Amino acid sequence: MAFELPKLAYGFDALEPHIDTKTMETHYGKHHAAYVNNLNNALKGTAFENASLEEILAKAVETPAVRNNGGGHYNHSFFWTLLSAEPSAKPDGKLAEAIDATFGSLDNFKAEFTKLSLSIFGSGWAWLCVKNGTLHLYSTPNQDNTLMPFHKEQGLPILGLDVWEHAYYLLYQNRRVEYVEAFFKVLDWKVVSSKFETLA
Ligand code: MN3
Repeated sequence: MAFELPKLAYGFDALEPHIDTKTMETHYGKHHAAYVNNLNNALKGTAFENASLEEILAKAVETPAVRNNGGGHYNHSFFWTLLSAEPSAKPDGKLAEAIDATFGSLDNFKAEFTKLSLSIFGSGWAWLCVKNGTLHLYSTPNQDNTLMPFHKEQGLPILGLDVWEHAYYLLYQNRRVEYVEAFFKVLDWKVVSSKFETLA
């Protein structure tokens, strides 16, 4: 069964003015769509044609086209679910406690996550991961993620930010820091908190 572009829970203009309509149209409709198509083509005729995306990322990433496009499909599908036009502004429950315990405060977490996002050279992702119930920051190059064997010891992501230029260049040009600030305005902590509940 071929992979498909997941439906977005909001319109392309829903995240304005923080993430603009044109960027959403291009990012979802062109970039993410290309990862899906290229992944399906790379899997055609292989033993992984009917495998789950998780299984593919765990076992089939020696093939660069599978690694790049499978990672791209997973990462973007994950990323869209974190964003909302009416986001919860703070984590709750266990995640709120874990962020305070690990980073001191939500503001400190945001500062450290921003620093990590700005430190990524070229294209990649900044992540908040959970391993054995504890939180830590991590980054990956290109479309890698922690489901892949190269990064598996980092646990699983509950929050991730795409810092490829295609994610922000139309609106923010080279000002990645403004894009990270904008991300926090549309990040739905309710979603992140519930991802943490399932892993912690
Ligand atoms: Mn992207």
